[in-house]
Amino acid sequence: MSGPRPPSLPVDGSALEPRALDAAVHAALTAFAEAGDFEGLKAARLAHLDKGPVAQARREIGALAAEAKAEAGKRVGEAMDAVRAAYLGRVEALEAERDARILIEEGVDVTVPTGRRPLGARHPVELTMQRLTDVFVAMGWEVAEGPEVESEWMNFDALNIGKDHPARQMQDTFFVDPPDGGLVLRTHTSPVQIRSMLTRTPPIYVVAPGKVFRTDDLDATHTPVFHQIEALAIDTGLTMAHLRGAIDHFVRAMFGDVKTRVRASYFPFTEPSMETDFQCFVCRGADDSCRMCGGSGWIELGGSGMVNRKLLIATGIDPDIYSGFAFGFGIERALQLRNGVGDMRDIVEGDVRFSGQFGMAV
Ligand code: FA5
Repeated sequence: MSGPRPPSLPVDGSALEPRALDAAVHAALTAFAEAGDFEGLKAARLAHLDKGPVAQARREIGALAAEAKAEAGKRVGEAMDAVRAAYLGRVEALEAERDARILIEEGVDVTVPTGRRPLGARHPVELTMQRLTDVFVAMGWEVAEGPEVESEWMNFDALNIGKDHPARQMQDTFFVDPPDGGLVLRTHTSPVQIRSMLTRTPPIYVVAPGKVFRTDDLDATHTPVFHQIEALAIDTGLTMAHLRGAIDHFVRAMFGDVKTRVRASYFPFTEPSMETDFQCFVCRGADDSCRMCGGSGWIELGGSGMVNRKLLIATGIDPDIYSGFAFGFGIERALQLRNGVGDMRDIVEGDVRFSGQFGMAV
């Protein structure tokens, strides 16, 4: 049973005529094809699919005589199928157009340079220095500093380095203009020993990390600007055993559980003086052809010794009550040995690809 007919659509049977139906289908197909967007297509659908002549024709079938219904139904059905298919085809086409447009409009060119910069990180030398300083701070030692442009007196004289000592020559030391003005770029961190003894009363336990300068050429094991860490302890009853203990502690913090040894040496500001070696952390003495230690099993770390009595006297500390020890090691050398860095130039050149390997701590 068909429902009530809308009053606006009188049934006169004309919509069912084959020509009228063909024209209606044609009009619908044209309207869909011409619809340029979804809104236009919606209006065309209302006019040609939901309402319109084909829908009208379907409604008119009910008014036909029973024998004519089948054929008219078939014709209207085919017309409706054609209109619906055209509509769906156009929906699909518009959707494809829209998706293609979105892909272009909202596409991201990943090659466009951005304003973002990679996060910086502290240099491995800085990190190492910090780590080592922390080892001493954890033992209650104080951090001391001195100027990089230092008086010649602090850098040499006060440390008992004679006027004609080779280290004072132009070929070893950067003199600040004018050359006889008494200022140098400090060649080691040892002047901080003097500064600490002049400004503190014993017991003194200071660690002084910092930058130093020598006229060395840049090569695989030398750089004209490098870093040292200086340790100075002044107290009653300090002996070489305490010095050995402090060095062992330092070495363990830097290299792990390796053995150290000391050799007699000479520094004007320590007496006796020693050179400290540590057991090669690569071969531990077991490889005659080890590239790290040259097969000796030992690697030189730096100088040390008991503070020369002359320094104590010059800084107003009674050498009959107090004794002290000091040591000064090169950070780059230690880092080079610890991390197997074959060429010191890699450490100083500042390439972030090198630094990044040590972690991006900030
Ligand atoms: C000194 O500088 C003494 N002030 C150390 C010292 C302190 C002795 C306290 C006694 C008591 P030396 O010149 O050997 O010593 O240098 C110490 C370390 O600095 C060396 O072992 C080496 O590791 C490092 N070093 C020296 N020259 C360079 C350089 N051109 N480049 C990189 N590291 C260097």
